[in-house]
This record gives sequence, structure tokens and C-alpha cells, in this order.
Amino acid sequence: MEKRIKAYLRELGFDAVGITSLIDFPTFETRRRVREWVFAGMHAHMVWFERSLEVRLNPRRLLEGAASAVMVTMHYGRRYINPKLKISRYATRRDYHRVFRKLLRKFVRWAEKEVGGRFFTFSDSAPVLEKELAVKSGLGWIGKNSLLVTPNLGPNVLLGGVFTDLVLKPDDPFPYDWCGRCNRCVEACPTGAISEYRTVDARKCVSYWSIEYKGGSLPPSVSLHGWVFGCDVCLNVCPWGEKTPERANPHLRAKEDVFENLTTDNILRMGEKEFRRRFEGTPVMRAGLETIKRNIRAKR
Ligand code: B12
Repeated sequence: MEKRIKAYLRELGFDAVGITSLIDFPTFETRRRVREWVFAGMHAHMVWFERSLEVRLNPRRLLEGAASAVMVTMHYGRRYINPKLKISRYATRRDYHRVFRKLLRKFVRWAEKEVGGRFFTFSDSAPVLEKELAVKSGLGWIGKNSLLVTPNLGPNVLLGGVFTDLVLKPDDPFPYDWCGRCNRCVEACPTGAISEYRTVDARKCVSYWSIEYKGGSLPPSVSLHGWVFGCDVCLNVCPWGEKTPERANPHLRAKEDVFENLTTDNILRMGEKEFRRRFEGTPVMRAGLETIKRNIRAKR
């Protein structure tokens, strides 16, 4: 059964698949880490994270009788379509939330027929500890940039998965930490947002201020260092990034002319209609035109 499940998810287009047990997950240590992150205020204004904390720490609140998780990754490529426009690479591809949702729902329809069971799908769409489950499923390790780094495709991967009440044979957790003495991400982060415990203080993170913070203007102390949406610094300096192919997984490839030759002046002159026409189906759409314009006008 595990082999068939993995084969079908690979056939659907995911780059890697791993299985882990949800019995005894999360551990006391993980609960402590996540709770301490919130109590320390490192979630900034992400109230949704605080509100969903107990569900995040108990997968059976999302699927009664949840016994196993099947985790998947998809890489988004190393290439910048338009290096002059500082929009993070994953955001210049198709919106992975939609791509993963469609593929994982197709998987569930197949699985319900072929192997039985009940399922709950997610990809940055529910209170789930996706990175930790990916490590436990053998897909990679938590890098010093707090992201999942995979041995074959580096850190430039996106995550998703399903919970199921099927008791599946788990893969072994990824046994190595291949960051070694490299500290490039921690040193390169323009705002010192990465702590020595492989966690990110969102209050300092350019990605947080440019994507998640919805205020009309940014606090005067906040600089986006020229980023318009997200930030890739802790990814771009990672030596494991060499493993990522130039172009994204075909399922994530967006129309390149959307971003080619686009300038911040073009965006500042854009109306909602043009913004929607151009960015429909990409993660940039989630921030909205006013937030993107705010970011362009922000302190460098
Ligand atoms: C909140 C959030 C953010 C916040 C906070 C970031 C953070 N690191 O927490 C902000 C808005 C800043 C953010 C930014 C980005 N994000 Co984000 N984000 C999330 C989200 C929704 C939750 C992460 C979370 O639980 N954080 C809370 C802290 C406490 O947990 P943690 O960092 O995971 O720490 C845990 C582990 O690292 C672990 N841990 C720490 N050290 C060790 C050591 C060992 C040995 C082990 C086993 C575990 C471990 O302990 C903690 C508890 O589990 C996830 C989706 C999800 N549901 O998981 C996406 C997610 C992490 N984001 C993602 C991405 C792509 C990004 C950006 C790269 C986007 C961009 N280019 O701008 C940046 C990168 C910033 C960074 N270096 O983290 C991807 C990462 C994919 C990957 N390869 O890991 C995810 C998984 C979404 C997805 N489904 O693909 N994000």
C-alpha cells in the first residue's frame, strides 16, 4: 500500500514523498519549541498562528483518528525570471496552494477507491507543523534558516501533505544535519531575523513585513531592503541551493511574460484590473495591489 501511495503521488508530479506516524506527534520538545516561539512574540501580528496553536499541536483535531501523515515536496527552481524585480522566486511561479490542493484532492479520490481510509489535505492552508513532519518523513533536515533542506533539491522546495486514519508503515526520519559549520544564511539575513535555534523571529523578517503584514504603511523602523514580495536571501546563499534545477517543477511554471521586463514603476502605475490580469494564479495575488505598492514605496 505505501509503495502504491508513493508511486501515485510521484506520478501526479510531486518531487518527493515521505510517510510518518502521527502516534506520539508532536513530541514534548516540539510543543515546547512552538509554544516558546509564540510566547516570545516571534509570530508578530500573525494572530491566526496563536489562535490555531492547540490545533497545530494536535493533528487529530483536523482529522479524527489521524494515524499517519504523507508529506510531499515540489521544487520551484533556482532561476529569477526578472532579476531586477525583487520578488521571491516561489511567488513568480503558479500559486502552489492551488496546485497542491488540486493534486492532493485528486490523490484522495484515487486513495479512497484504491486503499480506503479518510483523508485531510493541506499545503500552508491549515494549522500543521509541515516542516517537522517532513523531517520525520525522511524528506530532509531543518536548516539553520529554519527551512526544510532536501538532499536532492536543496531548500527551494514547497511542502504539503495529507493526514489519514490509515496506519501506514513510516519512513525513517532524516538522520543527518548537513548544515555543518556553514552559517551563511544566519550571517546574510539583512535583518538578523534568524536565531541560533533554527527559528525565525517574524518581527524582523522581510518576508513577514512584505507578505503577512497588512498595515497601510510599514513602521518607520522596518526596511524591506528593496524586496517587493517575500525575501530569498537565506535561500540564495545556501550552498545546497546548487542542487535545485534552474527551472521549476513543470506543475509550478507560470507564464514567464508576466514578470519579464516588469518594473516597479509599471506596478506603481497599475490599476486593479491590470494587476488581476497579470498576477492571477500567482502567490503575488494574495498580497493585493495596495500592499505591493506599499512595499515598493517602503524604505530601502
Ligand atoms: C509562519 C510561517 C512563516 C513566517 C515565520 C517563518 C518561520 N520560520 O516560522 C514568515 C512569514 C516569516 C515566513 C516566511 C517564509 N516562508 Co513560511 N511558513 C510559515 C508557516 C505557515 C508556519 C511555520 C511555523 O510553524 N513556524 C513556527 C515555528 C516555531 O516553527 P518552525 O520554524 O517550523 O520551527 C520548527 C522547526 O524548525 C523545529 N525545529 C527547529 N530546530 C529544529 C531542529 C531539529 C533537529 C528539528 C527536528 C526540528 C527543529 O522546531 C520548530 C517546531 O516544529 C509554514 C507552513 C506550515 N504550516 O508549516 C510556512 C512555510 C514554512 N513557509 C515557507 C516559505 C517558502 C517561506 C519563505 C521562503 C517565503 C519567501 N521566499 O519569502 C520565507 C522564509 C523565511 C524563513 N527562513 O523561515 C515554506 C517552507 C518550505 C521549506 N523548504 O521549508 C512553508 C513550509 C510553506 C509550504 N507549505 O511550503 N513563513
